[in-house]
Amino acid sequence: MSRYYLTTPLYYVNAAPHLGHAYTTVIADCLARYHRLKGDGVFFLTGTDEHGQKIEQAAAAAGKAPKEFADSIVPGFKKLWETLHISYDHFIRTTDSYHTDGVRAALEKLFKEGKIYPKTYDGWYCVPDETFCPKPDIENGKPVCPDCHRPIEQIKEKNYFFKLGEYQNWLAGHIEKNDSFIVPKTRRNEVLSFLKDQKLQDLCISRPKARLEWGIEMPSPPFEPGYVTYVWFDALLNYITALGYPDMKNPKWIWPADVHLIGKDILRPHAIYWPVMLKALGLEPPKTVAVHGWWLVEGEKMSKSRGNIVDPHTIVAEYGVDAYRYFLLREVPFGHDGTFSEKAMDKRYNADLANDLGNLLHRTLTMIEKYFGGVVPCYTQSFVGMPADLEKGWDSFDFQKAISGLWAWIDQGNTLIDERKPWVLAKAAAKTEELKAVLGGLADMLRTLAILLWPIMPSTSENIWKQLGCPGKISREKLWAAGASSGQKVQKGRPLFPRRE
Ligand code: ME8
Repeated sequence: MSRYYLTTPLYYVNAAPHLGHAYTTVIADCLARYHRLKGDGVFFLTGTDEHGQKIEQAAAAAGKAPKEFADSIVPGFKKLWETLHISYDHFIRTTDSYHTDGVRAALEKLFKEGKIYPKTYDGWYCVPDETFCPKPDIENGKPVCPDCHRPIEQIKEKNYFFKLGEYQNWLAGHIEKNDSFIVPKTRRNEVLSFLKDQKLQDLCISRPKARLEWGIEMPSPPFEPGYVTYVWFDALLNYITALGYPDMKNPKWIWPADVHLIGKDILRPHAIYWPVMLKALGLEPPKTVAVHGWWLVEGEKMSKSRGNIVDPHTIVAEYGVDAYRYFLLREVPFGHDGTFSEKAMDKRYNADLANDLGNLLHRTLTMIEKYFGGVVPCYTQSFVGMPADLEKGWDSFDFQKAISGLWAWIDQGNTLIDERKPWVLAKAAAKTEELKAVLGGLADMLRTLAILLWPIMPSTSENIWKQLGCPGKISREKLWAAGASSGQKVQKGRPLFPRRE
């Protein structure tokens, strides 16, 4: 059995989750389900990033201690994942003691090996991004963060630095040699040109407790007392502490990760800091960092700090969870930015779900009831082939390709009905072979669709499965066999996606 280790970012707990978080997590869930269906041993990790100045400030504004504040936000994430049918295997919080112990062990090892050293940092810091900005941009005469263009603060502190710079050539070489280390290509090229154009600075990995209380305390000795570790150094390590790091004999240890799924905002920490941290720790880099684009609102990134969020609960209440999952995967090509609108959602819902998929099931079951007393007929000659290119789409993060392959197939089913006109065939004195082949073939097609759509729309798939009268649970072994549904008694239910006016 192949194993498949997949992660989402650990989301900050400074506010409730929104469409952006839902997007990454839904994609991860679809991939996890796709691999489970293939029979892979999946470990799907998500969780929350709870330390740092941003959380400390949000907690202060809410009049709570940081941990108490985090405790009040985490259930909102878990609740949303439940609503969206997210089948994660483990939820890690950076305040969990196994995580903080693992981070301290990593810090100690790197310090003892001379890969971390103390130095005074005198420069700019971006609180919203929790990043040091050695080269700020100037806008309207004021220094701003070169990434997010928000105001930054000046700080002068003695801190600990990780020797990131030493690994520049190794990292560039690794990316050059491994096409699929960063996908899509545009992001890979972005990192490669960054590594070619700029000298990689060493990474500041601590904050004095006098400035930031809310972090993982660095072990003293070997570090001077009174330091906490910097958010990224803490958070990135979750991908291995969740597996039991530093105990590599832990039965949970399945490093390297197959995929870290992230948004483009956190490309640099994942494509630069993290592989170098792993190399320094003597561990392999992850196999793939898969980077998606942003959901925008009026041209701006949707974000908690900008306060322009679309609440997933509202959309799910309106359209249903599967329509939401489908829309997120289908609407925007992986890696591109997208704009969310209810108009676009309505269009997809009515065209793809109500008309194409919903109608195909409804028409097929209605006719099986009418012409065969609800029992799927046996047939010999099949009019329905298999959809092409599915696996390629899934394996290359081209979800649109995977989905449009399925929808082309659904179109074939609807066209088959329109062209063969079962209602005309049924008028023949004896129920012809052709009528049996059309309706029996369509039942087999829908059964296969229920399996193939399951990663994206699990409840809809289970509903189709049940309406077709298929026994047992959806599984890949039952994928395609002409005649597999013959003899089943269908149980037509309500339309899957009632049309929205
Ligand atoms: O960055 N469009 O947490 P975060 C698409 N704690 N995706 C979006 C999005 C948008 N408008 N807004 C957020 C952090 N996301 C760190 C990560 S990992 C060890 C530490 C998604 O709460 C997207 O996946 O700001 C993005 O990368 C992530 O949320 C950032 O979440």
